[in-house]
Amino acid sequence: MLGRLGLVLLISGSGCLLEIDEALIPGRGPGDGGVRPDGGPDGCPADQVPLVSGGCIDRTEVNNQAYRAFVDARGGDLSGRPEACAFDTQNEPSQEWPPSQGRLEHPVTFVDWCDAFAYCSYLGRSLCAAGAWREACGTLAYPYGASYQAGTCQGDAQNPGQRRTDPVGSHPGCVGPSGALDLSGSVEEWINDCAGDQCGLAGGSFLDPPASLTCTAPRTAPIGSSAQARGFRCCSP
Ligand SMILES: [Ca+2]
Ligand SMILES: [Ca+2]
Repeated sequence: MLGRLGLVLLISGSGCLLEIDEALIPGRGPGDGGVRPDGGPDGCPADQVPLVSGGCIDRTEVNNQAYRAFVDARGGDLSGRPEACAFDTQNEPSQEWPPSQGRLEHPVTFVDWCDAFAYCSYLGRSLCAAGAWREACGTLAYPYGASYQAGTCQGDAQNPGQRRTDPVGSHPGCVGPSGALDLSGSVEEWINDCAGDQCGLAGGSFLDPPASLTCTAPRTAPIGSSAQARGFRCCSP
């Protein structure tokens, strides 16, 4: 009986049992990538994957091509940003912009937190909250498992050949239970979690050692800072 019902979770404190149809859990379907085995609509746009708790998350980090479309459409229009972003004067990344043709598929970098927030808002999405991002990454230390595996994701400080970005989503083994890619490594990702002028970052980057490439390694940076190995992805709603 229990096997047919799939997972049964005890909700702490309430004494309630919550039944979850395992077939609806991203990452549990045949073949996977978060696609429901019945092939039915998961309610997410094609470039996103569903979260069990509801909502969707971008399958990959935002790349230069997508970000350039935003910059081209918005120009210098900075309206709609939170008050904490009043300091910011441009949508464009602070360096390596515009991107070369060969880097269009690479993650956008040198964006400050306000740029990331504005891009997601422009698409009708939101910069991922810490909870959604971590859910996508899963409950193990790394999105792909409990132990670090060199070369599975883009980033290994011991391997100089990996101290760079690749096109987003080009490491299929670097996947979390949600089906989202590159949560560990590639670029560290801004999340919608700020305290004062410090905002959260998740997943570490290609410049980091294994201990900083986990789903939960804590890190913050100033809201207006930008860096060579820092990008973001969006969530819905
Ligand atoms: Ca900016
Ligand atoms: Ca990443």
